[in-house]
Amino acid sequence: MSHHQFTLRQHLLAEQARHGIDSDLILLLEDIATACRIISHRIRSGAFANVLGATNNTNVQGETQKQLDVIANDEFVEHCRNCRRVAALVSEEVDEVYWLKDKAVPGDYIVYFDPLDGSSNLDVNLSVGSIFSVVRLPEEIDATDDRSVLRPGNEQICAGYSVYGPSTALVITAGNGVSGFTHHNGTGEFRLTSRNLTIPEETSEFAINASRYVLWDTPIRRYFDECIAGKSGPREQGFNMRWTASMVAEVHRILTRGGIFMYPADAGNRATGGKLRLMYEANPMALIVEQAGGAASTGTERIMDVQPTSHHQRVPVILGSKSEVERLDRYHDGAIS
Ligand code: AHM
Ligand code: MG
Repeated sequence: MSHHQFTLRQHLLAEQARHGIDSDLILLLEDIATACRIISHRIRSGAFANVLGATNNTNVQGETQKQLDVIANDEFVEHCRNCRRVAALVSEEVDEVYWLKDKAVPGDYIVYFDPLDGSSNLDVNLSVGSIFSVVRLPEEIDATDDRSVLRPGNEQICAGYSVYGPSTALVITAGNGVSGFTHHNGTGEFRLTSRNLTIPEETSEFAINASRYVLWDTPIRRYFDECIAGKSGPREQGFNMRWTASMVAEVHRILTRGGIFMYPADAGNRATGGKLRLMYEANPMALIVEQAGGAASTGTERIMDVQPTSHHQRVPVILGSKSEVERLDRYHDGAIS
């Protein structure tokens, strides 16, 4: 097998030899990869297995759950509980923290996940994904108190996502760069297809839901206006725009060819803090993007330094190529350029 086709396990063992990552983390990542493989299979057979469409339930966010949201959540829960180190799970689809231990000791993990992100894309056959984040507890915590899981992103030791697109990809970081794997249909393995994914510092592609223009604050409007003004505008540069309504697909594109993604707080979502959730959407993507040389900001603060106050907390998200994220930080600062 060529170097480029390391399996996930071979890659993680090589990382362990180089950087000393925990054996339990390797087992956990393999279990998460299994959950992603099963979710991918369930999505791909969706129309035949009668799993497309909504349930009668709403989740804690007040959103109607799709059948596949529930299936994906169950797969994550089932596979994450194999790892003896996991003390608690926090899922987008579950209101409460799911405690697996009565007493969590130093070295135990908390796993945060969005089992199926972008699920509004399911019924129209566009890319969706799963996102996850792992925090290692530095101290013993009270497993009767849900506030114990409110850890900032800078405590993450690992993060990743799987994107269910034309192929199924798995992207992970354990704090030593970002690696990309592609699901190989014949063997069922995830094989290493991209080492050291790196986001170019400069870009001319941006992603934002522009239908919210009238709701945006001045810094976002200014940035957008300057981009669409193109070569004859103040930046004297042409830009391309994308919006897939699936954050995983947007981040995957940015890791592949650069770009910036924005879901800012605006007049329509400010009361809830923004759209995207801090602990299982923004933080894992922020770690991946920073590890790939990019930046991730709320506009006023590094995402990974935000101290969570509730486990389904939302946050403004601006991430991708460093020079553009920094430009938006300056616009939020009130600085001229
Ligand atoms: P979800 O977790 O309910 O799927 O919501 C998150 C998704 C992101 O993937 C995407 O960036 C965003 O919501 C799209 O929102 P909008 O429909 O407002 O464009
Ligand atoms: Mg989501």
